[in-house]
Amino acid sequence: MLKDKLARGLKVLTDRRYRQFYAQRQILSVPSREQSANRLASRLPGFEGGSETSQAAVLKDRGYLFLDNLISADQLRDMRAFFSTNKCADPYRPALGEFIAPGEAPPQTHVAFFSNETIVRAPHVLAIANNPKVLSIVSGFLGAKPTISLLTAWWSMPHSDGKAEEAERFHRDVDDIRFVKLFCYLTDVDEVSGPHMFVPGSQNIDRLTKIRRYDDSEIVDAFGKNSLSMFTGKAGTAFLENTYGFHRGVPPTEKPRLLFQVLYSLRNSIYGPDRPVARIGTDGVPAGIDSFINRVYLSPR
Ligand SMILES: O=C(O)CCC(=O)C(=O)O
Repeated sequence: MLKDKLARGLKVLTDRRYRQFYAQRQILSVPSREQSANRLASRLPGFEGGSETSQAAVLKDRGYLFLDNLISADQLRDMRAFFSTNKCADPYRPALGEFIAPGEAPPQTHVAFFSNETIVRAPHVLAIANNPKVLSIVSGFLGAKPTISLLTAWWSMPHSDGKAEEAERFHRDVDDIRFVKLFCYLTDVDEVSGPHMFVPGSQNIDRLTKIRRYDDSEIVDAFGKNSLSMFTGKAGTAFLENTYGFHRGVPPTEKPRLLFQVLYSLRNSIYGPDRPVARIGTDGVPAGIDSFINRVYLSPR
């Protein structure tokens, strides 16, 4: 515990990302977060492609927006094959080491994530994350040119204890003062294969702002019994979500779920790689990709 605190203190002293990250987490009121985000966004570069405003307004209001036909059948097939043959790991049980999921996942594993280096080699992830329509809606939402601060993919596994842990319990993400995530289901997701749940509107409501995990009953008490939405859909289903709003991944009971996710934020977050893991124009990374938006993962040519 003390060792963790010291390590965090050192990071805060030596790494600006950590100072910014923990500073914005002190701002708990929704209106204050909004004001602070507006001030920051006004100082950042704009998105040259032009920001989409009407869909961004829906995203701001409801907290989520489904995107049709973002991923083609061929892309899905390639991504699924890649994530079924490359190793991932259980972040909460590091002693289990790396394994191929879903086949070799240990029974106690709830979620198994791919490393930054693996993700960036995965087919189509950069193309999807840099889809012009997505960037245009995201920049309209953020009020500035986005930063891709985390690319991630993970398997959610039916597990032996049947309980909800970590992100399987309701929480707000507080990853930056303003951010939004793109969720892409790479497997079919129904009630028994780990659907995502969200409380539409909660991202704008100044209630339960203490940063912790919450029980379903607390969410129902605070937002009402009809406040919870469950997102099911075929492989290829994609949606943007402001995960400052309450959300959780329901633990799968029968079938695993594979998800690819992109975090777009105003600033670099502490969750991405410490330095870029590939170079624009080499290793299959397209030369035309925006070096500002992708600077966390990719160094310029
Ligand atoms: O697995 C899920 O659907 C929830 C993911 C989550 O909590 C997050 O991405 O912040």
